[in-house]
Amino acid sequence: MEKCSRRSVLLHMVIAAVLFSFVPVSTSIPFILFHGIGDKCSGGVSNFTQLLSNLSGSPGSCLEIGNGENDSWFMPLTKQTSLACEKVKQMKELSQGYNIVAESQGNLVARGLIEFCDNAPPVINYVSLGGPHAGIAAIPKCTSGPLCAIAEALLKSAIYNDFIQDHLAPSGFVKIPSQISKYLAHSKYLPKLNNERPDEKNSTFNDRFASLHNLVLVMFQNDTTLIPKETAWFGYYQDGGFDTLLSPQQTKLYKEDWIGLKALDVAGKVKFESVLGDHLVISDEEVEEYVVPYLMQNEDFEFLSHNLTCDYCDSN
Ligand SMILES: *[C@@H]1O[C@H](CO)[C@@H](O)[C@H](O)[C@H]1NC(C)=O
Ligand SMILES: *[C@@H]1O[C@H](CO)[C@@H](O)[C@H](O)[C@H]1NC(C)=O
Ligand SMILES: *[C@@H]1O[C@H](CO)[C@@H](O)[C@H](O)[C@H]1NC(C)=O
Ligand SMILES: *[C@@H]1O[C@H](CO)[C@@H](O)[C@H](O)[C@H]1NC(C)=O
Ligand SMILES: *[C@@H]1O[C@H](CO)[C@@H](O)[C@H](O)[C@H]1NC(C)=O
Ligand SMILES: CC(=O)N[C@H]1CO[C@H](CO)[C@@H](O)[C@@H]1O
Repeated sequence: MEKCSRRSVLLHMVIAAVLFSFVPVSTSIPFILFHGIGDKCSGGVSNFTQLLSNLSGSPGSCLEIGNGENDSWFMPLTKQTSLACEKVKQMKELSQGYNIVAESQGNLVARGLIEFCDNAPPVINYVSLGGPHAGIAAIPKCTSGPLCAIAEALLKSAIYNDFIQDHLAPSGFVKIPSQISKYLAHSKYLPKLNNERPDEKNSTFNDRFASLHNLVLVMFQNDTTLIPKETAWFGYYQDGGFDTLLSPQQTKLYKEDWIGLKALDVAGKVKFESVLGDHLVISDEEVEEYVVPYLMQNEDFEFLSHNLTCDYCDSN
């Protein structure tokens, strides 16, 4: 009995030390948000960031890349990703780990950050809203603006030209199912992000992505911007044409586990969710169901809550 209580005191001292050392970071994990194309952190997105913060009780901010709206169109995604990487490393509040919420094209920046950024703090949960993860096969109807430039490049079969690749961000994830060899040879972003090139697979990208605790992939059932909408779940057309749409689990990316998606899924860490609206149209209720819970978890609390009882005493 005496032996037990001495151990117990020691144990409590250890627990006290652990508690004490975790106090500054044990409140909540911060999140960052990446907006989509033609958007910026101010305006509507700042309301959304604030809403997520209000509902989750976690601090969060929208991470801007360059000048926002313009650069989201014209800065190649490789550059956008490396800017995001540098910014994140400078944000002290993220140094213990953080969560990500991303919208549309912002998901490719987010995933680039997770996979490519060396010596960066860990990403814990990642919630993707309408991300073109497996590419887009066509451009929706356009009336004016940069979207039409992309549509025109597509018409002229110029989407994989160096100039377009270097000056129109979305060209980095256009994947025309009938031009896969051109895509693999000349696209400057998505083939690397998805570890698609047979000779250039990098297991580090896979390891980093597979280390997420939760991956939430939200697809918009009425999405008219992403073609196909299933790209939000990593589903895509079979190489060759538009005839066959593969589910995420039927793709080679999944089956051969190029980036760790399968490993995450098998471990029960991927949530394939869908909502009814058009691209990025999500209700507050859906936000509360699919986004907020992943911003509320607290790793340190989980750690501390494991075993605060005296195991030694029990066994005596
Ligand atoms: C942001 O929210 C405020 C108050 O809730 C509202 O007045 C404003 O119109 C919103 N802004 C945008 C761009 O949605
Ligand atoms: C967030 O909470 C603050 C403080 O309660 C409030 O002023 C603001 O309108 C809320 N914003 C949103 C978008 O919910
Ligand atoms: C956005 O880009 C266009 C075309 O390059 C340029 O004319 C315009 O000044 C830019 N706007 C901003 C705010 O940088
Ligand atoms: C794989 O990526 C990591 C991280 O960016 C890099 O350090 C390493 O050199 C890459 N390996 C190869 C074979 O390219
Ligand atoms: C989905 O799109 C169809 C066809 O445009 C429309 O009738 C329907 O109301 C939309 N549903 C939602 C939830 O947006
Ligand atoms: C995480 C951990 O250490 N859990 C342990 C807590 O104590 C119970 C009972 O002694 C163990 O069964 C758990 O493995």
